[in-house]
Amino acid sequence: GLPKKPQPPPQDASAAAFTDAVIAATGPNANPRLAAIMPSLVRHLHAFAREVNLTVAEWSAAVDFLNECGKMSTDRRNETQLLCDILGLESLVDSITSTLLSTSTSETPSAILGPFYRHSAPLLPNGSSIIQNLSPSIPWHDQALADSAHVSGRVLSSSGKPIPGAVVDVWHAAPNGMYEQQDADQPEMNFRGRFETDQEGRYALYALRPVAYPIPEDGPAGRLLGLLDRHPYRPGHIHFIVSAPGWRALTTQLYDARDEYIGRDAVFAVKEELVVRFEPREGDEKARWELVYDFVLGRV
Ligand code: MBD
Ligand code: FE
Repeated sequence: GLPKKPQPPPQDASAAAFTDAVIAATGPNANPRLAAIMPSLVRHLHAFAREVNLTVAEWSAAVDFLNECGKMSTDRRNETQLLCDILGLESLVDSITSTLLSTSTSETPSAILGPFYRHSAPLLPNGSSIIQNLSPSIPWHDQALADSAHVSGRVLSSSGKPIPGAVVDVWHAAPNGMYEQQDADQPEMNFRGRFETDQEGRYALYALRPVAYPIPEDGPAGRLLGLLDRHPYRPGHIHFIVSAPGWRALTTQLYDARDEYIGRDAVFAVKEELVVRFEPREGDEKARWELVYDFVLGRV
């Protein structure tokens, strides 16, 4: 007769014993946090491999994939982080962390940092613009000026008291979907700035009403999106880190309510409280749109 078809690996006591043996290999002087969490990681990894009957060829492709992510990453492009983002992992750990640390439900929700933050954006006076002198030869030059927005508000405590001297660090992508460091056509630190709140906790700046854009697709993360038949778009968003001494720094993003991708962010970072409406701004030739948003910080 025909040879018997090989059976999937056992899900029984011997499988559990194998997983337990790997966990039991941890020594008495292991790092305490690792000793606490690695049993769960090993159990989930083993259960996953058994559940899907993972083959050596598939596991090996996954190793190559992760190596490729690492090789591609630089201080300007973090492909492994992007992989985590499209799997919802950065958003998930962000939610877990803010649930652990937040002390009041009135605090502004956090959102993920994303791979394009840069330290030391220019410190600018309130009321100035993060749109730098753009060459008129840039194809999206006119669109940028047509979609300029005045963004202002206050930084508050959860009881509604203004926080003076807070720093609002803000950044967003250009209308061509590229952050300044990805794009040779943009001036250094374009669409980035830091603003300090006044005595009433107020900040104000000119920026753009941001547009939806695809996350970088030219690497392994983009290839995975393609293999999963997923789109690469994030809804238009502005990033913020709001910080002040004695307060827990808030990393967050605001999203345009009218964006077609608002309900299907490629990195699963949209939260209802962070969805905003840009309103028409009257009598200001520097901005067509108006956004007013107050950030509420929690105590450290
Ligand atoms: C982005 O611009 C971004 O903000 C996040 C979170 C992930 C990928 C690209
Ligand atoms: Fe972003």
